[in-house]
Amino acid sequence: MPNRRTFLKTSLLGLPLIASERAFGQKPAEQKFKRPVVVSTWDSGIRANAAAWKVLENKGRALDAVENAAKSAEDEVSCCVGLDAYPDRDGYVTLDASIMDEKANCGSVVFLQHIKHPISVARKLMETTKHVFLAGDGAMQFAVENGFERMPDRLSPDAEKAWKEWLKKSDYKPVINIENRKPVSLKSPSSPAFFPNGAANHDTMGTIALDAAGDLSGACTTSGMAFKLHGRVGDSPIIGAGLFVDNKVGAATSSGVGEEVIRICGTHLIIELMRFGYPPENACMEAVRRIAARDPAAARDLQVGFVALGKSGDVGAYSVLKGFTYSVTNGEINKTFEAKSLFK
Ligand code: SD4
Repeated sequence: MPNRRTFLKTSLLGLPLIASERAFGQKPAEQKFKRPVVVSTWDSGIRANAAAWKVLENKGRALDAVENAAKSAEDEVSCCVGLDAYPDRDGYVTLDASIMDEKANCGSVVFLQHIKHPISVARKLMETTKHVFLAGDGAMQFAVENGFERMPDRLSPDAEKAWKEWLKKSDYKPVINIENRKPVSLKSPSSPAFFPNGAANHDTMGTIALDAAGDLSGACTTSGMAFKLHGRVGDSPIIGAGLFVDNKVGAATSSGVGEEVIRICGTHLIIELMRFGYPPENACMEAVRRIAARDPAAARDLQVGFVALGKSGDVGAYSVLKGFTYSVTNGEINKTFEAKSLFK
């Protein structure tokens, strides 16, 4: 019979090892990067990372770095984040964003229209009020009161073309864009390309960073799923779903079908697993497995990718389907990696 002391020793100290071995039976890919380091979702994360790096290389704060990364994505015409992104089914571009710092301060805006940099509105909310979430008209009012310009109603030419094409059938099946795959159709990922120009390859930028001082922060910005219901909100602005940071443990973010991420509190789950010793890749894999376990058949036709960064610069990712990529930048590397996936 174990006495209390040996029981505690095995149950607490032994947990990380047992947990990670039992869950995976495979060694995670070891990726460890010197700090400061920044990690963003997707290939286009390289460009977001460049914006973050300008802060990090000068020993700046991770919070400023991740905000810069998100802003650069929101600015980019070819990136389906921000006001140039694809609209909802009624033709409105509605944006979600969240930000979280090393002290667990956080701010989110959801269903925000006409504002170029939702991420900065989220940060303003975090830093100047006691609130965490603002939605819709209230978020826009807050933004304008705080000096953000209300931009005119318009769709980018690409977005307008895609939306008009979609309107021909108006088949309600919100599209999740999957980078590194052929543009997807509304019917099935293997049928002819839906996106007329093929340019849309994702609509979320998640960035997590560890600065020179060893502090973590994260930001996530998105236009959500193309042709979603008016008012639909995904995982990206929900703290613990699309973004979570715990400065003692790590930071995680996600991209893909937000509803699936919300159901499992994806990034919070990952950070909790890491707290108990899971390496980042294994923690991301466990989150993916939980999504797939709910409806294994449906999981073969949906994409969710997670990426996590540990306090010591360890990085890992995992996705439901093949094709989720993440980009890592520090003083030694500037590279995109493909995550392992549950299904090929
Ligand atoms: C959402 N997770 O709104 C976002 C969409 C996304 O690449 O990540 N697209 O559900």
